[in-house]
Order: sequence, then C-alpha cells, then structure tokens
Amino acid sequence: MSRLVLVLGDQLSLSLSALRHADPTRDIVVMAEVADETTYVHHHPKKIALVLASMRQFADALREAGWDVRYSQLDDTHNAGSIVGELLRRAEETGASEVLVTEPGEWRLITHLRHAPIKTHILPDDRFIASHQEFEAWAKGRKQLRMEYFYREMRRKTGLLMDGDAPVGGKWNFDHENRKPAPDAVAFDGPKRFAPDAVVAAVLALVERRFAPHFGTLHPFWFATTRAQALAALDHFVSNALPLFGDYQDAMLADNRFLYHSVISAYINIGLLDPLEVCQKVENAYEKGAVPINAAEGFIRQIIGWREYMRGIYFLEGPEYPTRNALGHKRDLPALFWGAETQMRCLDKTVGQTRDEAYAHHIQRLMITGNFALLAGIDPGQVHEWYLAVYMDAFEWVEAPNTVGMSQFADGGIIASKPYVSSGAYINRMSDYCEGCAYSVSKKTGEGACPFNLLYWHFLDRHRDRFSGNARMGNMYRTWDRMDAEKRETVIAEAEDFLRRLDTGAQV
Ligand code: FAD
Ligand code: DLZ
Ligand code: SF4
Repeated sequence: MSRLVLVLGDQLSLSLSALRHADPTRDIVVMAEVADETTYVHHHPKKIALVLASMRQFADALREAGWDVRYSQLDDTHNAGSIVGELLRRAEETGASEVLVTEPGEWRLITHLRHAPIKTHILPDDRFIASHQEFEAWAKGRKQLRMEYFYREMRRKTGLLMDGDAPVGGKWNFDHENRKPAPDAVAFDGPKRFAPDAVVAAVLALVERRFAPHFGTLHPFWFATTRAQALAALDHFVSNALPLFGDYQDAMLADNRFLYHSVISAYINIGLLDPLEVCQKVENAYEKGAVPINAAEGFIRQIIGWREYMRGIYFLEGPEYPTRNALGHKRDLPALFWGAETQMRCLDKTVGQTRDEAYAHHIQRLMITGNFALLAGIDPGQVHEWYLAVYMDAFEWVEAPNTVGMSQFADGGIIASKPYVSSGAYINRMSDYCEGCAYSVSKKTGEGACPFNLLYWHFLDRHRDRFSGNARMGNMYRTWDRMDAEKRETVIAEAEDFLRRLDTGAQV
C-alpha cells in the first residue's frame, strides 16, 4: 500500500527526512496550497508569492527526480482549504492510509497533524544542526540559557572556524568589532535579483487576485524561488558583501535597505539552502583570505548560534510560548505599523521598507519597530502576529523567540538578560534616520523632543520593580535617579501625553 508524503511550503529540500524515509516507486508526495496557511495571519503578499512559487518549482524538481506528486493549487475547485483536509482528500483518491511528514515548524500545525484522522508519522526535521534532544540536554540544569555558550557547542560540533579544540583567531566571538555606525557610502548593490519566470508570473497573478488587501507591495518581485537561484544569491553575497558584513552588521541607512546583509534567511527557512552548506561557504571564503574573521565569525554565529538557539527555545518552551506577556503590556498595535503616517522618520522608513520588501534587517526589527513596541507597552501577542505576517522569512519557530523573547522581553528573560531598549541616541549613532526627522533627537523634553527619549525613561520608571536590581541596568537607573525631580516629572507627563495620542489614533 502506498503512503502519502506531505511536503509543506517551508520544507522544500530534496534531503527532507520525510522524502528520505519514503519510496519513490510507490509512495506519493502531497503538496497543497491552502487557504488556511495563507491566511492564519495576513501574510505579506511577497511572502505568499515566495512560498507558493517555490512550492510549484519544487514540485517540478520532485517530478524530475521521479516522484509522483499530487499538487493542489489554491484556486483548484476541490481544494479542501487546509493541510489535513487535503491529506484526507488525497488519501481517498489514492487509497493511501498512512502519512509521512517532517515535523512542521509551528506547534499549530503539529497539533493539527497529531489529531488528523489518518495515521501520521512525524519525523524529526534534521535540516538543523542541533536536534531537540541535544538542545534539551544542553539546557538541562542551567540557570540561564545564554546563546553564547550554546554557540560554542555548535562550533565544536560542526568544527566550523575551529583549530582543534580552540576557536580560530583565538576568540569565540568578534561581536565588539561588528558595531560600526552607518557608512557614508555602501559598495554593494544589494541582493541578487531574479526576473519572474512563467511559474512565478502565474503565482504573482494569483496573489494579486486573492491577497490584494494584505499589507505589503507585491511588485517588483525578485526573490529566488529555486535552489539554483538561492545558491546564486548566496554566492553573490559571499563574493560582494560578506567582507563588510561584520563591520556594518548593526548599521542602518534610510535609503539603503540591505547594506551588507545576505537576505537569505527566507531561502534557508523554506529549505532552498542548507544552513551548514551556507556556513561552509563562508568558512571557505575566510580560509582563502577573501573575508576577515569578524565577518566570517559574525555571520556563522548568526546561523549556528542564534538561528539554532531560537529553534531550541521555541520547542523547549512549548506551544504557549508565543502568548507570554511577562511585562503585562496591553496597548493595541498602533496604525503606524500598518503604514499610517508618522513623523518619526526611523519608524516611517522601517515600516515603509517592510511594506515594500517584506524585509528589514535585524537591528531595524530589534531597535526600531521592536524597541518602539516595547517602550510603548504594546501587547506582545499583537507584535508577534505583526512580525509573523510582514517578513518573508517569518515562520513561528524562529519569529516567536525573536519577537516575544528577544525583542519584547515577554518571556521574562529566557532569551535576553535585559530588555533591548534604547533612547534616540542609539538610533542616531547607528543610522542616518534622525537627519531630517520632524523630531529632534537631541531634545529630551518639550516641543519636538524625540519620542524614544521620553518613552525610554517612562519604560524604565514603570518597570522599576522588575529591572532596577538587574546589574546590567544599574547605570540606567542611576542616571534616571540623578535627574532632578521636576525634569523626571516632565518626562513622564510628556511620555504619557504621547501614549495618549498614540491610543486615540492621532498622528505621532
Ligand atoms: P543577515 O543579517 O545576513 O544574517 C545572516 C543569517 O543569520 C540570516 O539569514 C539568518 O538565517 C541568521 N540570523 C541572523 N540573526 C538571526 C536571529 N536572531 N535568529 C535567527 N536567525 C538569525 N529571522 C528569521 O529568519 N525569521 C523571522 O521571522 C525573524 N523574525 C525576527 C523578529 C525580530 C523582532 C527580530 C529582532 C529578529 C528576527 N529575525 C528573524 C532574525 C533576523 O532579523 C533575520 O534572520 C535577518 O534579519 C534576516 O536577514 P538576512 O538574511 O539579511 O540576515
Ligand atoms: C507560509 C505558508 C503559506 C503562505 N502557504 C502555505 C501553503 O499554502 N501550503 C503549505 O504547505 N505551506 C504554506 N506555508 C508554510 C506553512 O505555513 C508552514 O509550513 C507552517 O507555518 C510551519 O512552519
Ligand atoms: Fe527616530 Fe527620534 Fe531619530 Fe526621529 S529623532 S528618527 S523619532 S530616533
């Protein structure tokens, strides 16, 4: 009897465990574009197009490799609208009574599959460096789950940038060399762009028809949708941007959306690129002398360190992790996150870029939109849904720990040892946003004072009980306490006035 092999939209790897465990001579691959997956949050149209077009291209690659693929397009008349619905329909059509699937990257879908009325074997997703068991073993008995120590384990396990037992370059981490402010000019013309072929064009027409109301601009669409294209995008990055990736990793420019970033997270997350092969290419460039150690180490740390660690936390903490709200934040997500006009240039530029590209780099996500949401006390559940919807690389296993944990401190400090908050001074140091902003970054209070300056102190003040004893935050509280009482009162009153205006939907 044949079995069904379910391949999800972020499982587009020929080495997928479900495919490895199946028999192409008798088992049948099921791939399904379904309404449920396209709308469980209102994904950015570019993200939907990336996933559906890459699914179609991958189905062709599977057929070429000899698989029988039953592929459902979103507009097919008999489409059941959900993954489990499609599995049951295909089971009836083919007589199959069992399903093989690689573990999905989201508790929601794992639960659906566990409860599906058909025998379903969920196999480990071994496209990661650490298995769930390895992460659990590492985490067991530790008071703090600091990424840095996990990362060193991953360096040892993979042998990447290792010289026997010692890290190449004599240090595990070159992060302090990766904090240069925004450069005046950028010598990289951005990620490799691909003209839509017939498969992509058909998906773009579908997305335009079905998802026009979703936040985000569909055209121009230039993402890679095949493994060959994703590899070309990776090579383009390694040859042209990687040497300066480390230096400018944290910098932000209003009119340069990609700086020296790779823009490959989505390609890795949907399975077009393998994380280890990506790191090996980077290591290779370092060994050939083409890139400095701070770039190679900084990049590899993001993938075998942060990316693996985030996945470990998501699965360790369980399905309710995304609902955590340790700071009790309740404010609704303001309309400016959906493109309503704002005078705050940093937010305007970051949200605008997100709308156009379905992309913002890490520091824009963490220190502009994330920082603002945290300082303003926005409900982390709403912040989480926003990030899950608007970025092309957003899948819950990686998005939720980054948003709920790292960015919003809503997990109470599992991921971050202190909240990632800053006043306008940090944004001004790392970007050119403040030049030309309607607000003045150097003004702490009064007409035109930068809202980050007000909200920063308001945040620290309202969470004093939780954070004043944190050794890493002592300086912040000492500075606040040294301000004269009248000035502190003015800051709090102006911050509250700003938040009131935000709540009424007034333009800020
Ligand atoms: P580069 O800057 O070129 O970095 C190289 C690679 O390292 C990335 O492609 C990615 O695979 C990996 N990486 C870097 N930082 C992280 C990280 N913190 N966690 C996991 N992988 C990392 N990343 C996602 O892949 N999906 C998300 O949904 C996502 N949501 C985020 C939400 C918030 C609030 C924050 C602060 C970060 C989020 N990140 C997410 C992490 C990071 O911002 C993106 O991986 C990165 O911006 C992708 O762009 P890039 O490919 O140009 O990365
Ligand atoms: C993100 C996404 C979208 C937009 N559409 C589909 C789809 O139609 N069919 C599918 O199999 N997968 C899709 N995906 C990816 C899934 O949502 C993803 O597999 C789960 O969220 C688990 O990570
Ligand atoms: Fe953002 Fe404040 Fe700078 Fe304006 S002045 S860009 S609001 S940090």
